[in-house]
Amino acid sequence: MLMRGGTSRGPFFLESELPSDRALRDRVLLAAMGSPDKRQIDGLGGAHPLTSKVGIVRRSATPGVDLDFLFAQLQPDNDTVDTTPNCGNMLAAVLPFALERGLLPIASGTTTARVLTLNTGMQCDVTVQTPNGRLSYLGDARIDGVPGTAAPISINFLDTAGSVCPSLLPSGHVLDRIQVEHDAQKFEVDATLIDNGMPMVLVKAADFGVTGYESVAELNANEGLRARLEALRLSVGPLMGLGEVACKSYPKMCLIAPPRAGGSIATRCFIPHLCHEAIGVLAAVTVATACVLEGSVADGNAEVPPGTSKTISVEHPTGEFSVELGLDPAGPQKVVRAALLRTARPIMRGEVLVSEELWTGNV
Ligand code: NQM
Repeated sequence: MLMRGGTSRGPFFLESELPSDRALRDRVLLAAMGSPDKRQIDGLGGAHPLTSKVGIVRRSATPGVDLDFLFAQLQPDNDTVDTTPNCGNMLAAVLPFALERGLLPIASGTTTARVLTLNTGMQCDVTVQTPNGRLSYLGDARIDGVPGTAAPISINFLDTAGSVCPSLLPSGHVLDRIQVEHDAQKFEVDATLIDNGMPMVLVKAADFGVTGYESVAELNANEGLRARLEALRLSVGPLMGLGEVACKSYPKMCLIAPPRAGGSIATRCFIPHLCHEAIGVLAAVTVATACVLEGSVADGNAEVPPGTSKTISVEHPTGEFSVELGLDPAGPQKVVRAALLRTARPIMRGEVLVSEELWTGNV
């Protein structure tokens, strides 16, 4: 089934319908998506990283867990099939897909399932609307970056800290002064290196000579800015416990600035080379977390409401993304809960055709 999950889109497969050999599975996925090719003209991919995603789902054998989800990030212009990081947007489509395919029974009213994301071992509870025991996609929930409204899907994350990095703050600091070599020159910049679901590097837009309110097109056209962000990304990979990240889709880079639309913080995220039209789900959770950490690069730029249960509104190029955070009352520097709202829908179901020779390994 081709599904929209939040602001991402891609085909979902039952694990049992894909080859079990990993190398062959990856070749099949590349052929299905039409990668590598910048237009993905020979496959289902949408010529952008956000539409070069695949979901693989099965019933879980883990006690207390209903579904296992493996997310695969493909790219238009290279042949990587990366199952290391998470994707909270594709995650939103997992339960609708599983119910459509009969993996779980549908309850009356709402149906909740515990989903284990195999990429990082993260668990969450997902709730979808199932009035009268039927899955409903219609509703009033609106998420920025998707036209119209749809039925709400709530995601309650149980454990997100240190998803791919060894810990929430992998360098051991809430703020690092990073020395970067770029174009035979050196520059220094303050950054918060953080992973609360997504490895991210947060820097002030002003430190890169931009406002942080530019359009996606303007930022994507700013080759100098993108080259400096990439130089910073490559130099912090090892410090974040990620090693060499040249060919990785993480860490994501995020320019921050004070909010200007009534939210908590303004963001422009690079994933990692193109500017996101909105912001990733776990990227938003990670940015929101940085907003509540004293001394982070967001401290002084973010407007954070008081209390141990709060909504952080992360502004992005096409609107805002609200993340509900629960802080530990015993130590309010610790985020213990993150919840948010998404929407999803199946776009089509059918067969995606790849050549038999490829499937049987005879190429
Ligand atoms: O951060 C984009 C997206 C994502 C990932 C990316 C995501 C997340 O918007 O959880 O959802 O960062 O490549 O789908």
